[in-house]
Amino acid sequence: MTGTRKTQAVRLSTWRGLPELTEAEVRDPAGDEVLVEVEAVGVCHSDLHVLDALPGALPYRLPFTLGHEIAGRVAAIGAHVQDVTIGERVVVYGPWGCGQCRRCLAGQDNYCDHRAGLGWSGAGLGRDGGMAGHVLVPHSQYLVPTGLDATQAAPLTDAGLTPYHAIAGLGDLGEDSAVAVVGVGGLGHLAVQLLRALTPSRVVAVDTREDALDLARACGAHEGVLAGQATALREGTRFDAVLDFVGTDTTLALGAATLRAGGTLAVLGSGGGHLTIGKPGPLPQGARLTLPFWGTRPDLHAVVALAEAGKLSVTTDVRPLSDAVQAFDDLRSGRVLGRVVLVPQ
Ligand code: FEH
Ligand code: ZN
Ligand code: ZN
Repeated sequence: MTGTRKTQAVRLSTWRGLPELTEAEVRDPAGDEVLVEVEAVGVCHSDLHVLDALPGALPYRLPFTLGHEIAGRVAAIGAHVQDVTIGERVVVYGPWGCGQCRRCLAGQDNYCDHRAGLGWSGAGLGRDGGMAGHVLVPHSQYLVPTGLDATQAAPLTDAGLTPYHAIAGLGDLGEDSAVAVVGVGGLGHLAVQLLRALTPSRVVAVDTREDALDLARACGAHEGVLAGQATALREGTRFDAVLDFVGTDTTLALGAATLRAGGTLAVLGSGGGHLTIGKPGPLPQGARLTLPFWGTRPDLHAVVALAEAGKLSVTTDVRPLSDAVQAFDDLRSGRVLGRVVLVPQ
């Protein structure tokens, strides 16, 4: 018989309501489960999409604890767990799946074949997540040990993993290639670093804010272009890939208009934009369109290894967990540079 323990948690209880820092019960682990004491949890635009969702828009059941970008220490393990050690620091792979389908068995839980029937997308997305003192992780396979500082490690599980997975899907980019990073936020600034670490490409960052472009240059971007001046891009460079971390009508149109023939437009931002595909249409001949979602478990191991090798450095804005509602507001208002990381007190 497993017991429970109380934990502080930022929970959503009403659709379109404000999340609240409250006390929640978290069950002790059984079987393959692992209880993680949270040390750091990132704040993501996708959290805002959850907070803004109308009743019925998401298949999630309320209430649940938010937070899908988690690092902490193993606090307790279920009887079947043998591959993690109490007290070791881990990051949590967030897109939990059914655990039985061919995608999940292959470590591609982000593309679980049974996702539509699960009623949740993963930690903090319909299941209790890591904006809490503790989080119950369904299986130790979702944990990656790390020696990194927790506030550096947590963002790797989404802000690092998602662009890594998108870049891995681009295939080989030639020495003369160029890639645009549209939107230099939590994911975008790590995308710049990943592109510089993994490809020979010229990296051009596009954003509406000068401070974000300064961050992109500091992360290794060869050029930073203010979105308002992006028309210059239309006459200039043609990109072998455009990573759109915004996903609005404007950025999708810009990506399509600046893509090289045979190039890839990867849409990662959920900005609600649309692009009409046709022949003729806005995309060049041979264009590929991808909609990457998060990443695989092997991808997360690779991202952690890159960070531990000094190839990734997260620009963080570290705040107490109790600051969560303000952090959501700051993210929504564009007042965040890099990634907000919350720390339970
Ligand atoms: C999570 C849930 C739904 C859409 C997108 C996301 C991303 O934040 C995960 O990378
Ligand atoms: Zn996210
Ligand atoms: Zn599955």
